[in-house]
Amino acid sequence: MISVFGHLNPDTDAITAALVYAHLLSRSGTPATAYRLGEPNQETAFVLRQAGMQAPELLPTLPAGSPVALVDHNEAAQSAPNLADLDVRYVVDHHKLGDLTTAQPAYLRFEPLGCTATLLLKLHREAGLSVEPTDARLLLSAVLSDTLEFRSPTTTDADREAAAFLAPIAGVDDVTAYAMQMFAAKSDLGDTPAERLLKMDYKEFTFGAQQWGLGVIETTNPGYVFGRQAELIAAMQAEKVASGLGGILLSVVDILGETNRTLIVSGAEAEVVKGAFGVEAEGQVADLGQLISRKKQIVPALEAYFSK
Ligand SMILES: [Mn+2]
Repeated sequence: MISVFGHLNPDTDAITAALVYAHLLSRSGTPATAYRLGEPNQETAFVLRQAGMQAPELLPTLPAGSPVALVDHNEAAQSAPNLADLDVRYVVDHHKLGDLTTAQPAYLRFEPLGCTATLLLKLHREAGLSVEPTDARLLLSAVLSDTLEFRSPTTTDADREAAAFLAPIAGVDDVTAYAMQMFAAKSDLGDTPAERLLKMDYKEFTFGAQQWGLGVIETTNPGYVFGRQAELIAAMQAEKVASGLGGILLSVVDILGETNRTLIVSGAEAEVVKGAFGVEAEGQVADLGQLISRKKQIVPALEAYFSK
């Protein structure tokens, strides 16, 4: 049995890709089970309810040598803690290649698309399998989530085509209205503790000799998030110390305005942000304008800065 899972601090694509890829592998004759590496966010919970699906179980500690499939990630820092001891058989991803190694020849499928779901649709087509309605709902939701309904610069024509193809199978008549419901669910943060807000969509990256933590809060209500700025800064400072990070950033992305204002906890981050983006922080906020994609805009700029 292959265990299929997406990244830590899972988003909608990480959860739905695990469910759909496990189903696809099983339908293709390779028994597989989906797992998650953390709590689904509010948007993902909404999507699962709409699809009539349960969230996958939390990944247990797998014995060394267990066969696994990684979806929507490939870097060890974003994966199961004992990834180095596991037998990676499949990777289906749309991120940059990181520190991945495999024990034996593996099926590796990387494409620069807006979403893992778009790649999973391709795999269905290549296998000559139709997409079942529940899977179509999950995949459509992931495309809308990862591309911010096609607003993100990561969006490709293949993502648009995938959504148009999947919507009728999923029974979604009004894609824009459905996307707005998803974003409203994601923005309904209530009294979520600041530590959870920071970690909801949070990844660690290695830049040169430093480990950085990069969080994103995508919301239709940035005013709510900035109303909690002091708590969030405190949570970021605590995480920076606890995990021995060289730096930590939390980007607040206004989904509808397509802007990014990033919280800055110290002079170290302010200096890097100035060097990497040419942006001077004002107080504890750096206005990164329309740089709303961590994958395509923020991480590459930091990579370039630290490799100089
Ligand atoms: Mn993704």
